[in-house]
Amino acid sequence: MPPVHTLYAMTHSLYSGRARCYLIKHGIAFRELSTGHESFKADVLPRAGLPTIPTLVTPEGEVIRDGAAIIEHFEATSGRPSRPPGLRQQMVSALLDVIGAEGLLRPAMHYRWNFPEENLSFLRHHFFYSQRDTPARPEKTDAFMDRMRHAAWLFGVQDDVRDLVESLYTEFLEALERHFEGSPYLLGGRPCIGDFGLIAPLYAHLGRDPYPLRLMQKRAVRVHRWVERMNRADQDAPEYYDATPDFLTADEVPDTLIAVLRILSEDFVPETAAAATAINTWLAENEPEPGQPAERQMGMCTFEIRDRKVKAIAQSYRFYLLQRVHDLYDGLEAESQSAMAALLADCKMTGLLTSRLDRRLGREKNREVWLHP
Ligand SMILES: N[C@@H](CCC(=O)N[C@@H](CS)C(=O)NCC(=O)O)C(=O)O
Repeated sequence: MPPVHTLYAMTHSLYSGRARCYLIKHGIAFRELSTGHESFKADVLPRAGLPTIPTLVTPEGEVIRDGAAIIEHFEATSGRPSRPPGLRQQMVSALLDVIGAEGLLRPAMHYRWNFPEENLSFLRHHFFYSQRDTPARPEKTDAFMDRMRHAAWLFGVQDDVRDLVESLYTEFLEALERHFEGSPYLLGGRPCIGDFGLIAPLYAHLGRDPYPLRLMQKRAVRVHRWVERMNRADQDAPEYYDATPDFLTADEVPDTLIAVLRILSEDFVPETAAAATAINTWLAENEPEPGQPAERQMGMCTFEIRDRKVKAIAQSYRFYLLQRVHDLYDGLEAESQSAMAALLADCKMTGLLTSRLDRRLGREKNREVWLHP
């Protein structure tokens, strides 16, 4: 028997899908336990830093909180099987990772919470069984669901922009559908880090809750197949008769994927700029000590998408992941850097290069922390 990891997660949790798919795809033996399990509170929480999922406990007893950190734990010790060899592909993979984790919260939350007729009993089942069996279970379930409904509003799904959230999502879905005509994963025959980022919103919410699942099955069969594929250990690509087990050759980033990124940029770029301004203002006012844990949510910011005003909470985690994009770009020689700038311009993502925080974020004791100025 190989050593078994324990993944604290929930089937209907967005971020859990990212780590779970990674474990499945890399043949890492694990069992999944709910946070309602006694061991989570007693053994894991004191070492996890925050009560979030996914949190992994290794066979040696190490506790790793956070999906990106769980993936990095395995990537760093196994020759980085999910990092494409070419720099262009690495950039696109890192971009799709941060956009998957932070840039699709509005459609994920909208399609989960604003279609109660189709979704509510399904959701209630999942939220109920993620609570421990105590007399307070029904009230706790209601309170948790109310908190998540409010999170939809915090992430920017205000009533007057629902139509905008839907147009952006359906355009994205259709562009991704066209992309998957060419290959089973984002960059060829195997999943990259970006696939794991993108599965976060596209599995638990958009590819599984009843209303958005039906939408995806009707409008984007290939995207739905990718969601299934990401949850299987094999390549699961019988419909691609010429699929290789590798990333696309010659560092190719297909035009169809650039088209996907252009749509995502319309939302991700202005929100990132506004969130950077909000967090930088907070940093100037508060001057956190090096090593101080970064608050996850750091004040509301306002930005425009297609001439509509959207208000959303600025989240530090977006910038923790975006540092990977910046580090990749900053580390290039001048010539490669201008080629990369051209790729980013093609994706309409140039604005991300200047949306930076005035302090770097690091990780200590399972928390994102502010580093030295
Ligand atoms: N940065 C973390 C975020 C994890 C996260 O926020 N998970 C949600 C569930 S999808 C959670 O645990 N929420 C409970 C809470 O915030 O108290 C990651 O990527 O793993």
